[in-house]
Amino acid sequence: MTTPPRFVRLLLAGAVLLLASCSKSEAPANSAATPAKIKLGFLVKQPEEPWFQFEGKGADKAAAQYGFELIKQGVQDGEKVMAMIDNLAVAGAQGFVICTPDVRLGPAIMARAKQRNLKVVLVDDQFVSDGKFMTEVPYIGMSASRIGTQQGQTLAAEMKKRGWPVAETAVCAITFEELDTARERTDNSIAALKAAGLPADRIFKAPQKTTDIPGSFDAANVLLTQHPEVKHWLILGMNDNAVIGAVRAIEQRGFTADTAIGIGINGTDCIDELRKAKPTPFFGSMLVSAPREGFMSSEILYKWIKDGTPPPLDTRTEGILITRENFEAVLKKEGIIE
Ligand code: FCA
Repeated sequence: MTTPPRFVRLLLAGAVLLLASCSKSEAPANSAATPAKIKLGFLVKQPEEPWFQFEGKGADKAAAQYGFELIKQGVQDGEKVMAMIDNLAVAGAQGFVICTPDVRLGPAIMARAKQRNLKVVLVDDQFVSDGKFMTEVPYIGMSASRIGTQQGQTLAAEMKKRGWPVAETAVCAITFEELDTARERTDNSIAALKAAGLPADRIFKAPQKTTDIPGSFDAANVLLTQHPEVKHWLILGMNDNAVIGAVRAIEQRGFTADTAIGIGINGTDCIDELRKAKPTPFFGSMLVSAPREGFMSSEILYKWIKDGTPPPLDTRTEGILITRENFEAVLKKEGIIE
């Protein structure tokens, strides 16, 4: 084999050096690259409900503060939840916060999340397995029993303030008992009304088929048709929409703020209602801070992933009464309105 001319040898040597330096320069560039951002999912059952939108805003705030990426998505049924868990894994997420469309999906969601190596934090609705809460999954939600009690006590106090005779008054309790947090709220509200002197036979449950305004409107209509004799109604339900639907139904039968009152829960879904120029029977709501729940749930998940900090397993938040008198000031203070 003949030796290649000198200039070819030089050219070859140069090429080898160039290649070496290229691959060398790639290695440090790679290791010096900033580590990929932590990615978290934020999945909610009813993205159209203001409650969940405010919760999402709180989660956005945590993402901005800690510098993680948040993937927000509505998951209205089990199929969507499962598909989203797979999508999150493919997108490189390490975990997700969820308010599930059905609490009984808990075991299936946990199995899929484990398969995909994703951590899970629950917000609002706690998973249930074989009729028992899955207390091993970190959960942040409202103190349903205390908030329900406050709702019932306030309704009873307002009834007394107005001098409505018990014999002419009845309770319309819009219920959704298949959801534990909802049942806990309405059960405790009813218990508080009984403790305040409302007889059991004046308290009527109206089960809603869907947890939206049309669902509670229909439920209330059935009850109102059965009880035309009632002169004053006290309305309770698991959230603002449950009460707003019943208020619309009752207004159609001629009731006004002078003859009926309702108190919701959430405080986020009744802003337009409380802003109406003329008071409606919707008297007020037990406000719980949705932004704070969104912030806290994504914060504990982030810290769990980033630093391995074990998240608290059960965190409950309290409620405060908002009415037409104080809602603007309170909602401003909570960062819900500007
Ligand atoms: C449930 C209800 C929501 C809100 C939340 C805290 O998920 O559906 O409206 O009250 O609990």
